[in-house]
Amino acid sequence: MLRPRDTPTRECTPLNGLWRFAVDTDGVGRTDGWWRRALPGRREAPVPASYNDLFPDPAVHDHVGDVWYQKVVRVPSRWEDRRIVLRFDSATHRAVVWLDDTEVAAHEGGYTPFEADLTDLVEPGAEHRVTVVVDNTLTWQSIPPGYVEQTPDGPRQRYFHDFFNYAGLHRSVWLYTTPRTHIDDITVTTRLAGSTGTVDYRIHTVGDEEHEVRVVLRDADGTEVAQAAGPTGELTVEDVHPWRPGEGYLYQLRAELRGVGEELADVYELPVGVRTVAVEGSRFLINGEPFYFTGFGKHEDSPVRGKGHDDAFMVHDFALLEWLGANSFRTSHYPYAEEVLEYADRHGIVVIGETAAVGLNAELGATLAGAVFSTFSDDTVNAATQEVHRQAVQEMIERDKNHPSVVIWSIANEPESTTAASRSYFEPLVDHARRLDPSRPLGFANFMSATPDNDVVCDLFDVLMLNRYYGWYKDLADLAAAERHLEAELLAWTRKHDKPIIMTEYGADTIIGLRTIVPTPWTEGYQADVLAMYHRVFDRVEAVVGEQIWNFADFATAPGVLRVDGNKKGVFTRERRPKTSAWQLRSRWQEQR
Ligand code: GCB
Repeated sequence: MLRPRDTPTRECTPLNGLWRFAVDTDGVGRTDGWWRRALPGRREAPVPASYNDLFPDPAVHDHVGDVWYQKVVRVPSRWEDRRIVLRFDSATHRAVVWLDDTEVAAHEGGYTPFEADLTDLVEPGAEHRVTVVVDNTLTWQSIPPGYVEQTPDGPRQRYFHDFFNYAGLHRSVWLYTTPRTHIDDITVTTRLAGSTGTVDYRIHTVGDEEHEVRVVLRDADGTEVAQAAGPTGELTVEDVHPWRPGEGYLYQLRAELRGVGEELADVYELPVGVRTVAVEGSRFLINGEPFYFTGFGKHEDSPVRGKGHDDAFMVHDFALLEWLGANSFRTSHYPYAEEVLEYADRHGIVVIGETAAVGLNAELGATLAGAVFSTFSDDTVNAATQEVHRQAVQEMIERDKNHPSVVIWSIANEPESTTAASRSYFEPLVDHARRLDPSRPLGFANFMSATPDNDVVCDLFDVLMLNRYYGWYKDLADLAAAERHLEAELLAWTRKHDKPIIMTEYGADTIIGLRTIVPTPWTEGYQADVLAMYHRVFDRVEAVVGEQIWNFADFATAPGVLRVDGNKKGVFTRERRPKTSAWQLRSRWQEQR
């Protein structure tokens, strides 16, 4: 799915800023047809942002169900004869959209874009009312799953993942044009052979068939390096400048659609990084060279805006990664805003892209929601959930397939992976992901109690991604035992599978400013000791090809006795102040560069 862009044949206008906003406390908006007139009340909310922390009101913070956004939009009069599209980069977790009185789109899933073609409904030059209802409810059939408990005080949302259920319009909303006959999708994959690079492309067009596709590839200086014609083909680049970690070199692919008289019907420009990714035994190769991941599991999370995308936080976070010498992160636990992946492409940061399938695990349900259930059953995670999950995998791959920064697809975080039911659940999802993208390795982040002895799904995947908390949830304050147990487990994995291991989570909650002489959990010193212990072990186990600490920064969660105003495993606080471990990582990672 192509991101909206200004090109010689296309225009896009962001609809960000303040929208009218109403919380549908009584759940009457859909039956009362709130889209037909101005929303009730006087509230306004910024887009992009989560709505939960905007108002000093627990009823908004903990609302379960629908909220409404509305904006009156003038369609530029010069847009006559154009195809006009309304696009939401995300609506968490599902939405229905109306243009004036007409429903134009509905979408399930909170972290991928969706669109409505408004061409036949809008009058260029006129004003139109855009209304969106966004529902934050998590059910057994949503990704991520959850359930709503009816209590005497109203509904309470329960879920099995460890981050606050922020909701709303977290990313940009766009009104954009394309020509009626237009380029609808582009897929590129790249190869390297010595100093020659190849870009294989596939271009999907919609509309009049009497058009020809032309493709030109330019280097970063704008010099043409290859061209081709036809909807599929290859572009060969001699003396190629590969996309490399730490140096995000990009070519520009310009795809043109030309009519019979050579007139330009449509143009789309796509940044392309020429690189390869492969797994060979227990090595992870980028451009044929062993790659070692350093960095973090992150969250889209900041004060006041919650999960709303923010360019300032994005640039700052990337700058902090660079300051540390980190080369990668995982989009735990959902696909991030496209701006983030584009930035990673340009700056050579390596990304593990993850779906929002987090919490498909009864053991976590018991810990985080005090709920007793079987993970996979007709009444819990079932065939309908699997279909929503399949769709989530597909939408992530369709959106992010052209980003050179993305080198692994993670199709879930810490699901149950020790039962026959889990294997039947994951097998078709893995097949589907491989069909959609045979070029990238697959993984999932494996839960601590799934060990080499009881795991039944890791053989389906290319990379072992382990989340482990020795020294915290196990062996707390006994780092000697933690070190023995961690090393023993890693070696057991290497005996079972000849695959690369990335430690996708490890760490310890840490309150900034808390210091003791005797090693004590929650102190800055203890976090540094835990990380140092892991690093000693990683340096002894050859199959370990990556270390991604949990977490880059402290983040908001649902209340819990183990959570002090959120999860404090950040190397930075939520405001991005460094804890002691930041300097320790900086010296380790800068040296490894
Ligand atoms: C995990 C989860 C992550 C949690 C983390 C923790 O295993 O994947 O979402 O936040 O543990 O801190 O408990």
